[in-house]
Amino acid sequence: MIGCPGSICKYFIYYVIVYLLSCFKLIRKSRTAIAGQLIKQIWSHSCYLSKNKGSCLKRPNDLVTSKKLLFMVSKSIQEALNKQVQMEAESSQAYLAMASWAEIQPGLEGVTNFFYQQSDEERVHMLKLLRFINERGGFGMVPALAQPIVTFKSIKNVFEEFLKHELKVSDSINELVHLSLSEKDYATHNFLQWYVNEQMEEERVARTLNDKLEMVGDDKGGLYLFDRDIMNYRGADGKK
Ligand code: OFO
Repeated sequence: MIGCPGSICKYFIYYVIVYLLSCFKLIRKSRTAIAGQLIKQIWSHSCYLSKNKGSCLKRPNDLVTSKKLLFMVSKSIQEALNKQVQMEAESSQAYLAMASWAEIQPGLEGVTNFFYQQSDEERVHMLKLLRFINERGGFGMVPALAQPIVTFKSIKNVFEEFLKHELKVSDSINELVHLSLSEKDYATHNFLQWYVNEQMEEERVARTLNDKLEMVGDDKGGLYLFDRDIMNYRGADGKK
């Protein structure tokens, strides 16, 4: 047996023991971490598969390693975007009610089609928001909706409500843009630019149509022409 001077031998044995102990500690630590991660993953999946998705509103971004969740919207942005989802859905309902009212009035086919298409368009705006929220690691919630105004005093009254509603939506979009800037959420800010442009266009159309109705007054011939021409305010594909 090779001899080993007393002090060197002692140190050697000491280092071997320390080394073995730290290896053992490390193994235990990583096993615990892996198990913890697994439990968290299972929790988050079962939460999303459960019926009560509301309880999953707070996505456990610190727990889930999916790449998609690395850039999450903040809680306040998510809430504001979900409010806007509700507003777009309510817009769709409001214009659907206008279309239905116009449809049972004599001779308003143009106005009827205009509002049916407007209603469809608002639904698309809602979907766009909903999917953006999900894409950004949030949870787009489908909202409960209040019943819109369903009867109107006159065709003029319908278009006044149309403009009023669009102005309210524009205010809401502006608030959202402001919030995204104050939170330095430039992705949401960029996304919202589409809505800013859309609102400018919708306000323009609503104002023009109100002005035209003001000009027409009680003239039946004028109303006939208004109804015939209203679809010119939309492109061939039904978009404005
Ligand atoms: Fe959604 O575009 Fe106006 O309201």
